Amino acid sequence: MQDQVNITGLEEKVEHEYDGSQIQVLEGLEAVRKRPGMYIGSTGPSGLHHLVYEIVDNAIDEALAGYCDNIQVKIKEGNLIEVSDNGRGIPVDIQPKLGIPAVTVVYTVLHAGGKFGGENSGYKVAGGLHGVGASVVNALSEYLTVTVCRDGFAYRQSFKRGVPDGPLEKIGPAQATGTTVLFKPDPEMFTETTEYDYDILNTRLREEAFLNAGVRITLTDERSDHRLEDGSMNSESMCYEGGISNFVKHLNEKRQTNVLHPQIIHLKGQQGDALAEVALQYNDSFSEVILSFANNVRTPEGGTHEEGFKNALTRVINDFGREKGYLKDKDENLSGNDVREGLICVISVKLTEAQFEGQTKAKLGNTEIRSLVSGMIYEKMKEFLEENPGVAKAIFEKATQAARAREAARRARDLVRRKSALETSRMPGKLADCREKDPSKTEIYIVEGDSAGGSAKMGRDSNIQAILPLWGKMLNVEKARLDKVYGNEKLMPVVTALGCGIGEEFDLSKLRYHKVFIMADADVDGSHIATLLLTFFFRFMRPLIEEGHVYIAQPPLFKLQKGKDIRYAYTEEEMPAISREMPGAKISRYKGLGEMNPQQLWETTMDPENRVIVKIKIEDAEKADEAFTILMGDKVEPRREFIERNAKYATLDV
Ligand code: 28F
Repeated sequence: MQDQVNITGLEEKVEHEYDGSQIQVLEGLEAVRKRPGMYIGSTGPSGLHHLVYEIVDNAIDEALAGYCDNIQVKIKEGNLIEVSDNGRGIPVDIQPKLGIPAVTVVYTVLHAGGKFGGENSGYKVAGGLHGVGASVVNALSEYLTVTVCRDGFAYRQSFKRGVPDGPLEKIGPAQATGTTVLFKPDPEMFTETTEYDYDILNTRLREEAFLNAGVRITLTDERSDHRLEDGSMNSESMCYEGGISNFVKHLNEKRQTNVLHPQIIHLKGQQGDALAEVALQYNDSFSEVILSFANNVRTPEGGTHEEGFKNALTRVINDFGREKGYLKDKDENLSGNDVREGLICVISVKLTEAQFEGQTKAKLGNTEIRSLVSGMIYEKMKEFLEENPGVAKAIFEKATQAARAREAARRARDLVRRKSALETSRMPGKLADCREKDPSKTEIYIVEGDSAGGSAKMGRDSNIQAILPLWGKMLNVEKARLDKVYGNEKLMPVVTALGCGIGEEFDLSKLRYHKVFIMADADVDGSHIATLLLTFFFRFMRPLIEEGHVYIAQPPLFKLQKGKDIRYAYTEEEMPAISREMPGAKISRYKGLGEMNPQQLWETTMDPENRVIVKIKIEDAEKADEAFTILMGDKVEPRREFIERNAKYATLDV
């Protein structure tokens, strides 16, 4: 098959012998199709959406180079995607090395394209998560067409699964310039789903618009079965002249916090090719939100840019405080946690060769960035505090209060410690521990409710599985401070059972079970308790999530029974298929874990061989934290809005 393909797509090349570079191209495409996960992370929904970001990233690169300010993204009928920009258009001249047009190279050669535009192109480098670009999207598309308007003409070339379907053609005159790409993700690759989610694209594209001030990004959903009630298309055009300052404003509005100072602090610095930009604002909440990016890519695990920022912020606030006499000689310095309480902050750095590290390549490693950000923040923040004494005072008071609360917490904690040292058994009474003592082999199930807890205790593998039923009413962690966690009857048993403490004293090496499962009903109360626990872990035991110890256990939603044959469905989507395989089966919906007997609970939810589990990523916990802030906050309107937006997932009775 493949040896009949003229990979160049160019008539004058047809004569040529099949050369090494062509074979390499085909091998490249094949490599992508063989192991798509290596290039786009997964072939699930996340990978599917990633295709769009890769193409948009190329348009953003053109915007960063200063030639493009308008990007359109359309979800078309049949889940095709069309992305267009008003940049210069990808060059169409023949590349001497391969003898084919540059645009064909960009779309067929692995690691060619905007991101690897080369030294002489004067082209800014922006990194996609996997830095793979257009050829990967092409290889994973059933078909793709790229149209370039440049030098007064329009050119077009089409591809099937990455292979040119014909030469690059001149299709007519054109006044404007730009690039348009239309593609259909290959269902052979994306076996799970090829259906695009408007909200997911909207969220990420908004982020891109914040991070690239002045670039207009428009998203339109043209699919007929996704029309709004009045028949119009869902569409949003996003352009933020204020860039990441608008991002911070948006985050504060979304969380409905009261800000401590109206103006957002926006600081910028540059060193050689590297740019650093930080926007921040304090609010009256107790949580800390830092979103960091390197080359427009989220770095949920932080890295040198975050370290530089945190370090400088702590220093500058302490130094400033001493200078102004807010901090007396006898006072201790404010800690990093103190000065970041109630902070919402976006850090964005752009650099030529970003090095990503860490388990998920989500942490920036370039050391020169640490000193760039830290020097810039110290200097510019100092200037800002000098010029805005009112804001400086408000920030100072907030941090001082935080320090006092932390001191109170320490005292409360010592009190609890001394008390528990006298008790015979230090573990919570409700904990049914396992026999195995090696934490790397053991698991704990945190279960809401005594009846489900009872079933779990009877159904478990008591060698390696411990059960902790939760009881009592949960306090509102958002309003309560660390000091209230101590002594709280619902949270303390969790803290004690896990064994690694909380907050500044958290010590992951003391974790008593390496897998921590939250097991809750698949209903509103269940999702509430899961949200609460995730938020609690996120705020007070973050490394637990970062290191991948937290899981959600997924009990089935349905039981299908025909005679002795019993099967379970874990999602709404899965149910019809199973039901078709078992005609006449009796279908019952589980209302809660309590409805399952111990044997069923073991088989469906706890048996390591058969269970369905979801590992919690830091992003999931962040979302829980956000949901929690809104759900527990005292403002009714955002809560209603949130619930309405998420109504497809749950109906909440608040
Ligand atoms: C809808 C997606 O992909 N836009 C792009 C350009 C512009 C240039 C370029 C892209 C040249 C040789 C690598 C134009 N003129 N939108 C996009 N717009 N790539 S991708 O150059 C790529 C390099 O191979 C461009 C002068 N220099 C660069």
